[in-house]
Amino acid sequence: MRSFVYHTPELVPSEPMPDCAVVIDVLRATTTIAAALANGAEAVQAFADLQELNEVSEHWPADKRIRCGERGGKQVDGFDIGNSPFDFTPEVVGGKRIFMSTTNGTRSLSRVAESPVMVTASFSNISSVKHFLRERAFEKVWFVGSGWEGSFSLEDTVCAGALVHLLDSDFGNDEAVAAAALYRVWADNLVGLFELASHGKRLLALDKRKDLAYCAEFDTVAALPIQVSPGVLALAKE
Ligand code: 3SL
Repeated sequence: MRSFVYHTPELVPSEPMPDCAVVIDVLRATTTIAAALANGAEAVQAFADLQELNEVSEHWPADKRIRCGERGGKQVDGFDIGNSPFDFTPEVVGGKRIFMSTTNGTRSLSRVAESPVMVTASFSNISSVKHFLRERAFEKVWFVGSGWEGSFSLEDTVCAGALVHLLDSDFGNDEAVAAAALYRVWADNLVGLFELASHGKRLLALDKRKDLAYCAEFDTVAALPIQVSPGVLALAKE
């Protein structure tokens, strides 16, 4: 397997899609998607655009949908829920479709939605992702971080690096070498790294220290979100 790391969706090259794309938004969209599906959500449908989300979700039964909207770390007015994994409890999301739009994570999902296989990763489901990639033995995998509005983010690249390192895969680009090195330096202190990260600081200013700690924990759920139709993620079957 050859691993390519792209820090942001903007850095993804315009060339044919790889065998598998792994989308990462550790703080917090892909951590939250894993929590939502592990807690019984029927599926998560991602939208880059809030208006499109509102239009599409209108056609879904009201008692079977949750609208999740985040901008700048805060819940969007008029939406049911923000983007904290703690809000996605079995009572709230069980059996429901989550219509989700976040600042960066859902834009990364759109960028590689045409990949033949697309999954999402975070530290909270890292072993599920690792086992899937190992079992399927893809030739070429892209790890796509979400960053923040076009810039690099430490938390996504360190998670991409963790997967590159744990899979012991071949490096496809320089970014993969750098990401694995970043992980090796910070593996034992991810919360410390998140506290240095610009989006970590933004979330701390919003009093979300608990979210940072949760997002830094390995394997809180056994869940592999996989794209089942364009923009729709569900739990991969065992
Ligand atoms: O940028 C995103 O997509 C979000 O995950 C940001 S937040 O952590 O919900 O603020």
